[in-house]
Amino acid sequence: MTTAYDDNQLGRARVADTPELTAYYGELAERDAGALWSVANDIEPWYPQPKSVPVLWRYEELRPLVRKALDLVNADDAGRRVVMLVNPGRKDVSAAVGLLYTGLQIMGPGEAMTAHRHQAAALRFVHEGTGAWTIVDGQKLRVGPRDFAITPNGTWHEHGNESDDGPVIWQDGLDIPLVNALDAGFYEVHPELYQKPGKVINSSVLTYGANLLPYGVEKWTRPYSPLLAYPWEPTYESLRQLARASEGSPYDGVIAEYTNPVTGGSVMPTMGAHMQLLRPGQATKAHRHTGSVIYTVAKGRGESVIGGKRFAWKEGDIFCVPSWAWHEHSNLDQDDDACLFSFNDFPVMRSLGFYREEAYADNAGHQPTA
Ligand code: 1HN
Repeated sequence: MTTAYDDNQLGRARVADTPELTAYYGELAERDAGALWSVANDIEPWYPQPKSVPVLWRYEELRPLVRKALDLVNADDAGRRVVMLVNPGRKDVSAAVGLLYTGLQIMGPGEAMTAHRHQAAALRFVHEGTGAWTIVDGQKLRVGPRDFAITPNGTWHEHGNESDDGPVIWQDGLDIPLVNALDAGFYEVHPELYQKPGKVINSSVLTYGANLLPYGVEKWTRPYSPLLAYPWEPTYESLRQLARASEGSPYDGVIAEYTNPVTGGSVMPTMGAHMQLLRPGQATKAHRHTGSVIYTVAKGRGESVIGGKRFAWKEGDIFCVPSWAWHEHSNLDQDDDACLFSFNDFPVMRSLGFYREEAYADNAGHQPTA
């Protein structure tokens, strides 16, 4: 049995092991009980102690492996043909960071995956390919490179690739590890295996895509955004306009959240998403916050320092920032902007009152690196 003894921490548990206590701990364990003081300092850390470590996944290394899956497994057998990104500290729960899952899904020309629904919420960010479609609760959406789409929890969804000239690779993001940590997972296969989509493609984008709330909007009472897809072009254009009007954040450059147009809140109750633009040559200052973030490089090249470690990135790369880890980003291109897509668990942190943020005070706001 380990002890929680620490002689520098008055007010903290500091009981040293003795033969009597060791025997006592054994007696408690036999009755499915334990002594709080023997674990108190571990289960009540001074500040978050994530098991996740910062990781960068290089797209050029993963892409050939993702394409290999196309030949190795057929979509029907695999259900979804996905290479998941696994944080070395979170293998036990298949998380890329914290309680967030992400993976790269590949769909060959003409392929279609069957419909299902589950308690976990999902989002998609398209890496490559032109023929991607998804049907979410009967609404068919077409999505292309750098588009962002959501599959809120409980919605029926299926997807495929209707092009004949190459595979689609998109990134899935899910709150699966969170749902499982709360023992709240359910999963159902669609009774007819495929949905019958409505005739209008991208109807939520046509309805909500222009900052105008349409007649009848008050009938929308679900806890997620009725807008299901956020195309790249207007998103990028908005960030460029925002960059003309505002300095942006010292920590994130010109950053904006994808929102539920009805509430102005996050797109889903458990996961939020942002797109951010770093001006040519811009280097942000370091900050940290509770909540985990998975970034995907949408455009450009640069580097981020996360927990004192430097990670160089370029388009398609994915990296993660564990909760409470210091992080800062730089655009290494002096002539063009760089864009980072990201998703996070901030809505969970905020709604539970767990959100905290802190600026790095020393060294002009930059972390020392090894
Ligand atoms: C899922 O339903 C999809 O619908 C992708 O494409 C990845 C990972 C875990 C659990 C469900 C999809 C998933 C998933």
